[in-house]
Amino acid sequence: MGRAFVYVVLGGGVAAGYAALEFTKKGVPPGELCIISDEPFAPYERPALSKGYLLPEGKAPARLPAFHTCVGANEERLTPKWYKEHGIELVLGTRVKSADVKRKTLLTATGETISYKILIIATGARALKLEEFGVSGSDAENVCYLRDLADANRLVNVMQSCAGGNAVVIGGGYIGMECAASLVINKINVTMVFPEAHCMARLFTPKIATYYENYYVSKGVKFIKGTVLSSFDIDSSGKVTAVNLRDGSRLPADVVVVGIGIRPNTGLFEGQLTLEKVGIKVNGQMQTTNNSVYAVGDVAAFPVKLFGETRRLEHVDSARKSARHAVAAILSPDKADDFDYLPFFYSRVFTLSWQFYGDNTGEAVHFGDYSGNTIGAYWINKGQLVGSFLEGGTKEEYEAIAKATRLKPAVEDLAELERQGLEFALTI
Ligand code: FAD
Ligand code: NAD
Ligand code: ISD
Repeated sequence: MGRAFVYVVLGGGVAAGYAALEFTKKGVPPGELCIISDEPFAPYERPALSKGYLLPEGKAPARLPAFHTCVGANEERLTPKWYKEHGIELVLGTRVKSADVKRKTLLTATGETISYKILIIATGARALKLEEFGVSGSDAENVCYLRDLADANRLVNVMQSCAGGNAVVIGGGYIGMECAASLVINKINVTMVFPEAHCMARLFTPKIATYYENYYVSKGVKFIKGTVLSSFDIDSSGKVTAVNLRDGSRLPADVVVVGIGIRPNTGLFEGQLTLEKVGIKVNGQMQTTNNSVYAVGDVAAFPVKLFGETRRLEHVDSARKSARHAVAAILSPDKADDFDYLPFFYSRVFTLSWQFYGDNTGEAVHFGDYSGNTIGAYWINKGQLVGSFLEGGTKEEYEAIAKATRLKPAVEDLAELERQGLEFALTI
């Protein structure tokens, strides 16, 4: 049995939703596009899962259909009805188990062969498991990962069962920081454990990290840094009761949240497409080494023109824009310029909110009041401003740091830049 489409998007996450919107904006006829997802939901804004979705009952937690794509970019909300009305086939709850890029076919776990003329790979990534670091216990009923809605429901249930109890958060990255804040809001005592010297080590400088860590401490969060967990104590009902750390300490736990990074879902294409940066290598049109196959979002390693380097980004803005760019390139190959992307990351925790643009390489120059509400930093590499960070900014201020970063102005005097601070971006 089988079906044939002109365009198939494999994966039904953020990038798939934004690709669908772009296809309809460009006037693709009904019946030509199919999206296949192993999740049972139409594409949704994954960022909501560690923020609005985890709010307690009394604080109006976000629930579908409110956060289907593409509301995260202030675009239309694409509900299942929308896909139907636009003649887009949503094949949900269906895992693709193999792909043949020579034959242009995908084989689903239900035994169906779906063929395409053009394939967009939007398979995103999976959460790394503790087992991959030599620790067992991920299956315990109160150990929670957070990648999809099923994970978020599980976390909500576990949180509801242990109000006033203890959480151990493993990992000091995005999931760790955002979930720790949500756990506190749910009145759970939080200890964060991570191997680095400070939180958000991939992005933050020690000074920026200290600002956030102090804020978290003021909310009751404890930090245990420079160590990792070695094992769990698990009771006869299969629940973790404590977390044992390699430094010898033992932390009682009613819930464990694990955020120790991701791996892009490239498995179906290994040996068929060229990989780079553990993702699928694409050119400036988001086209892979097979010219009928494109890749977007977390799984794609693409050339970032601004830095003259290939990067694989794990952020929603990049997923949204790379998907739109791929569709534009597919539909108008002669008109499409190469993707010219300014990396943009953000987070919101408690009442805090930050944005980052560009690249955090070179020397960091901090500005703002690190005992107040607005802090920032610029990164200067080889005499040029390449990255900007701002906490607590206004819309205009965020736009200013984005613009300044894209311009990559020359900066000779770092002390003068520090003195000017945000003014530098506002007056550029
Ligand atoms: P995904 O959204 O992960 O979608 C991939 C889809 O493909 C999934 O539906 C998956 O089930 C499906 N799939 C995979 N393999 C198969 C297969 N073989 N068959 C069928 N279907 C398959 N970024 C930010 O910039 N800001 C944030 O605040 C932010 N918050 C986040 C919060 C959470 C909890 C998470 C997990 C991520 C967050 N991110 C955030 C990152 C952002 O959500 C991702 O960068 C984005 O979702 C990537 O989009 P994608 O479409 O590439 O992958
Ligand atoms: P991450 O890469 O942000 O952080 C991983 C963390 O794992 C590191 O900071 C480190 O502290 C920790 N770690 C690494 N090895 C470890 C070990 N052996 N034991 C214990 N800890 C270890 O990844 P994440 O926090 O898991 O987030 C997953 C994905 O979700 C990322 O792609 C991230 O970009 C995305 N996400 C993004 C946002 C956002 O942009 N606001 C929010 C949530 C999730
Ligand atoms: O970008 C985002 C984000 O941070 C969310 O929480 O998209 C979602 C939506 O705003 C949810 O409505």
